[in-house]
Amino acid sequence: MSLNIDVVVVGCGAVGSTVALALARAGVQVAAVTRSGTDGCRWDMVLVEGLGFGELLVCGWTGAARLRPRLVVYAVKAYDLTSAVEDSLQAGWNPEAVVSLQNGLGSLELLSKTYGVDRAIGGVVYFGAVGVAPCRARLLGRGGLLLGCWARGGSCSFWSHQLAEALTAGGLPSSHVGDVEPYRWLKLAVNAAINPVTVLAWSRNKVILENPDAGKLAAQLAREVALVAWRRGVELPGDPVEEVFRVARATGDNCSSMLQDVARRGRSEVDYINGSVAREAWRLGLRAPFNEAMWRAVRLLERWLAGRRL
Ligand code: KPL
Repeated sequence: MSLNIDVVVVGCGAVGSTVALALARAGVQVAAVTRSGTDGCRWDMVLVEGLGFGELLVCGWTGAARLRPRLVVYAVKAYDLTSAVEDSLQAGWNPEAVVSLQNGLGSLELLSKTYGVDRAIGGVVYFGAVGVAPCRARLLGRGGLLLGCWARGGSCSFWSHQLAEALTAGGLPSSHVGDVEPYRWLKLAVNAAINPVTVLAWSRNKVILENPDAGKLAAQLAREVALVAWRRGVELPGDPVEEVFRVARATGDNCSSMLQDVARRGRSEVDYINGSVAREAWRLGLRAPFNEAMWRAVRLLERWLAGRRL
């Protein structure tokens, strides 16, 4: 028997639990799917400090075949997206729309290729959150979600609007921006600048404001992203360097997601952030030497800290 669920959030880490809880608070029939979940589905408490708590249906992939979501929100790390999509297809899901909430480039591209461009929504995450256990998180700093499409109209726009409204009603201020591409690139500039610099400085985001070396490095990284965006014909909706400093002020006490990943000796999304900027620059006949250097430096540190052979 299938369960009466409209939205499934895949991943119950910091971002996934926040989004799932906001939707539940807005009265949406939502379930979360986690790899760390037990077999089947069970009701579980989702707790997000700064947002609230609620009971949610939480399923492992073995229970996922009982769900028939109309909308799937992918809130896993960028490097786990391929297997999450494969698992969803195996579960027999055929959603009307899907959402990518990953940092960097490559994830919206993957969803568009798999489900079609008119079903793929790009989400740009502007809230800071830290996961403390599966389906338990702490919201840090302010900010919500920007949602938009590559395709005009159709299923993507309809669901992007609906989702933004429901998230806002549930306590996570969100909006539908129409064409998501300029916002995705502006956020890429922010992540490419703040994330690796906080890893190198082993400091919270405010290091960008407080340390002149960190600030200059971040500005240079953001300028390179702007150059690549410009060569791709993307007009950024704001000045990338100003945006980096604005976000650093708004999230000063956050540990960036990259620093959180590296500090827990896990894998970071640097390949999808600075790595994708460097690769996109080469593809366009440009160079992005600061992004390339950060990509390689963070990867070296990541591997060394994880105790893996260099
Ligand atoms: O998105 C972020 C991240 O940490 O990945 C920022 C905006 C830098 C906030 O910490």
